[in-house]
Amino acid sequence: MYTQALNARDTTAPVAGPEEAARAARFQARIDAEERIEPNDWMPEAYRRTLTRQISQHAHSEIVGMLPEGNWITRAPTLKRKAALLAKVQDEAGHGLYLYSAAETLGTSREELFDQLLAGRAKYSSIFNYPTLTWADIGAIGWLVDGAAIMNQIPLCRCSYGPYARAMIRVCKEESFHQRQGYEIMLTLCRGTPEQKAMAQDALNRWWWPCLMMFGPPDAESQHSDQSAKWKIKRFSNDELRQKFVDATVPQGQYLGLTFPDPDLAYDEAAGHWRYGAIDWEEFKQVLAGNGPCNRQRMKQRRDAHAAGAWVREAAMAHAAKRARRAAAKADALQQAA
Ligand code: BYC
Repeated sequence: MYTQALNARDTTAPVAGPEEAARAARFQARIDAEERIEPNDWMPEAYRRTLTRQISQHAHSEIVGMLPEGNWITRAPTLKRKAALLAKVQDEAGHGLYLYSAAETLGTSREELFDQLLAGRAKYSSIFNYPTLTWADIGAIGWLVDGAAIMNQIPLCRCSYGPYARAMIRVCKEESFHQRQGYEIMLTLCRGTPEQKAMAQDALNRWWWPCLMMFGPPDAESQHSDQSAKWKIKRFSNDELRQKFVDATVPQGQYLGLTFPDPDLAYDEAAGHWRYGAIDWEEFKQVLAGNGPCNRQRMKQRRDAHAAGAWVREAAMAHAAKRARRAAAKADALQQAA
């Protein structure tokens, strides 16, 4: 299976000889010295697999992540909101494309990565399997989903793999704008009519817990974290980032005058952190297993969109081939004239 083949703890890998072990030690020393690894550098196969897995899952998340918000483009309440939402969804397409390019530098083609997604062999973020029922969900996605994404992605700007780290710098700038536009939607709703405020509260109630799940399983159950931390792909653990997100977001929700759907949420003065209640990890597992509220719908939409875009890909390839033929003919003519 894809996920098993890409597991960093691949026990089927050949046992390293002394030369290989020395290379691996030099590689780790470069990482420890905070050097960036670039595509043509030597790297352990497990490092390549782990990054291909994470970057491609990240790319798929951006692309599938366009669907829940795309659902509201035609129903945005004003022209200004429609223009902002269109731009945000386009940004996400752009993020997906940088990330597929970064993944390709590790040696797997974009077509193969698409195939993995469309065949259901690759994961994308659990959060995009939840529905966007009202306009307030667009505010909640910007505020909470993009807020969680930034928390996770800012440390990735310092990831040891150069192309991923560089892609993240631009992505984070855009995500920060997305987060603010989402919060501004929430603020407008919370300052509006009682019905609008109730809509914002309902969106927070539905998105809060799935957003906490975005950071991945608890540290004790995170199979890749230790190795990814050693390779400086991950700079913080799943639980550390989840806590940072809760600490940053609770005061923002309080400012909106909203209530978090967690009776156990309480400020721990001594630790300086907001303590939160138990996360329903069974729900997370079910979503990852394909049984979330929208998994089937999302995959069908992706497959249909891919099939509908076949003629565009063919036309682009034909155009590129024509340009290459013309360039070759021109070069021949110049050579003969010389
Ligand atoms: N959903 O060992 P772990 C966005 C999987 S999109 C699904 O902790 P790792 C946006 C994990 O893949 C932003 N699967 O893994 C777009 C692994 O399974 P495999 C998306 C999850 O990699 C549009 C298994 O569980 N962000 O911003 O060390 C609109 C064990 O986990 C999830 C990224 O992709 C999940 N939530 O850590 C708005 C960030 N969590 O692969 C916004 C980049 C875990 O062994 N990715 N799994 O089959 C990462 O930082 C890390 O991959 C994770 C997981 C923290 C997500």
